[in-house]
Amino acid sequence: MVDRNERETDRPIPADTSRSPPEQFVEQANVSDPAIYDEFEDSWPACWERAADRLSWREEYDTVLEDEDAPFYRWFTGGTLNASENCVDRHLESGRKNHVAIRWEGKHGERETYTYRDLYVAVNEFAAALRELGVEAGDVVTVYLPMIPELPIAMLACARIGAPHNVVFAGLSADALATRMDAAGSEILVTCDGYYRRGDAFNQKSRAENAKLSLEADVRTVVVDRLGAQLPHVLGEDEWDYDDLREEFSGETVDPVARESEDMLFLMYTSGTTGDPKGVVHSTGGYLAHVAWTTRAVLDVEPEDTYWCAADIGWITGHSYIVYGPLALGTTTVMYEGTPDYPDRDRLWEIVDRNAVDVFYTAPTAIRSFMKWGEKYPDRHDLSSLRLLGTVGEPIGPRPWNWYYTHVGGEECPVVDTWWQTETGAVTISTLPGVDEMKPGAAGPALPGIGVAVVDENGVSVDPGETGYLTLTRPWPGMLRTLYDSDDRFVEEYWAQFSDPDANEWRYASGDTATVDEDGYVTILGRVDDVINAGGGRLSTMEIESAITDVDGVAESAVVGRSSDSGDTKIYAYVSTGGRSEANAELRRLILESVESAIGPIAKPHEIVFTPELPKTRSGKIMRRLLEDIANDEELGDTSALRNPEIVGEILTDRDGG
Ligand code: 6R9
Repeated sequence: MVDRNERETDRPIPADTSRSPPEQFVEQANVSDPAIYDEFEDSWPACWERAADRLSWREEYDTVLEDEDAPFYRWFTGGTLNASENCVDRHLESGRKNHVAIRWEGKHGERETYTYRDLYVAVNEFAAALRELGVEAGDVVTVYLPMIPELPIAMLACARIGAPHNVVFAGLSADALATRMDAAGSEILVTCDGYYRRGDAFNQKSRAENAKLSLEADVRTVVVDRLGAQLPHVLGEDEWDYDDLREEFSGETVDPVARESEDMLFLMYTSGTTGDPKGVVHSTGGYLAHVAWTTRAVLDVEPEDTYWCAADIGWITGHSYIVYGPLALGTTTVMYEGTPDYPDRDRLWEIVDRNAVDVFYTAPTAIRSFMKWGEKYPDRHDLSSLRLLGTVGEPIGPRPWNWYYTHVGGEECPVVDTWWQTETGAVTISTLPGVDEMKPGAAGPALPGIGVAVVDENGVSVDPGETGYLTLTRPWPGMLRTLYDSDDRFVEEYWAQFSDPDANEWRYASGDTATVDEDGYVTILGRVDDVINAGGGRLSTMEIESAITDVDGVAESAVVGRSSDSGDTKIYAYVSTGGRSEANAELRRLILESVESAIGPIAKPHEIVFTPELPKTRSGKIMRRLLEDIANDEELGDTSALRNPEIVGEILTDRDGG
């Protein structure tokens, strides 16, 4: 019997809907031998040498994995390398200097092309400039730039001199920037005058200035001139123009600093269960090996390809699969500044067509919009250059999956549904496109070398089809090494729940729930913590709530995600005003304003429900599950634990337009 309330993704995928990889794809695939799974298994962890050996090492590593100090694992120790050298210099040496590294598509149709030689020049000059500004190996450089070529250039320049970068998504607010710079102890910032946002020239520099006001450190700032006369700006004290610096250091080269494999390549702040964002620390050797290997094995990218990951570099997907993965392989990576619907809803397909893109990687939320807009948009263009499609970031249901497969891929491209996280650094669960059957809706099995288990709260594997917690049972090269400045929190957040330290058994808790089928295919259901995946990023409900409660007149708030009809997650805020329940237009406006200024426009609630009180347990905990059910129009579970059950009726009336 099928339970009416079962979610679409809960259902096992009937076997007859699975698809085999297209034959012509398999023939040319980078990986097409199923033996790879056993080979990795039989030689674990040495199997990961295959990934590391795709990199250029200054000094060869002597140990693949050191696990003495688990869960502080160390990969490829003894080895030294430089990420910028791996992503740029070595392609010059191998005769690919005139090969296009970055093809940039601006919002208004502007185009720029950087060959590997151009990239080399830009990265060197900017690295020289950063040095001159006093940046030394180990100093954290914050980069607050939109999708312009100077963003990857700045990242690679940092990597060149051994300064970890801390990229903050350009759409985040001044407060968010300040928090992240402060937490990282970062005293140097690379930003720009402004950028186009919904047609307007948005002033990024003034936002950066606001952030700096709340920082104690004197922050040296480099400003990229993106908008020119559109948005004139003046440089203040301790501020330098990017182009002037490039000119000043024109033609200079900087030797890439040899970094230990375990040295930090970058920091990326991401939302967690509790208020403060977590500074996820990524290493140089393991991270780069893992992203390069998966770009090749999962996304099937080849050096001759034009490859496009339509994400933002401000999030992990862009770090790993717009910048480091494709550039490590020496391929052409497309970077797009605009949105999918400007000037029209066929913009992405126009870019695929004109650039003859071979591999395209995007998120389910985008695919659901394409589906809603209809196939006439992809149909306007020749998409036959495409060989493989990828998706990442959220569960993709069978319907959007099939739409993508049919209308974008012409039923000739495998679709890889790749599961991973800021913390995993690179893909950990996916089909291998030249090897495995695809099951629309299920991400796939653990990649070779990766260990996955879906477990109950005691850490015991659940039966196929049963819901449990998604855990990783073995370390992997791209894994986060710690949380910046908080080793304890690292252990607490990711390892404490399912590990047995006394037995030295460590298991990584992903924070996702999932099911696994008889073939080992994992279907992701959602997150267990208070994190909402919305607008392409990861938002903490706590952060949004604290911005809401900052508003005068708000007593308390609880924020939950609502899966909308289109499958996107909408942000749903319950706000208690301490007595009155009437919706208050002014309060609503202030709340939206406060969230926008604390976090950014992507965190603004789509719905605000005012209520005299929030439903609470007798111990005073807000019943989030209940609020989530209400937001999602689901049948309400047991409310007997509530101290104030009558409030549920009030909220329901309110929600239903009472
Ligand atoms: C890469 C990235 C991580 C969270 C993760 C999960 C969700 C990512 C997914 C997926 C279902 C997939 N997620 N890929 N859910 N299917 N293929 O998105 O990193 O921003 O840290 O988000 O995204 O919930 O835990 P990040």
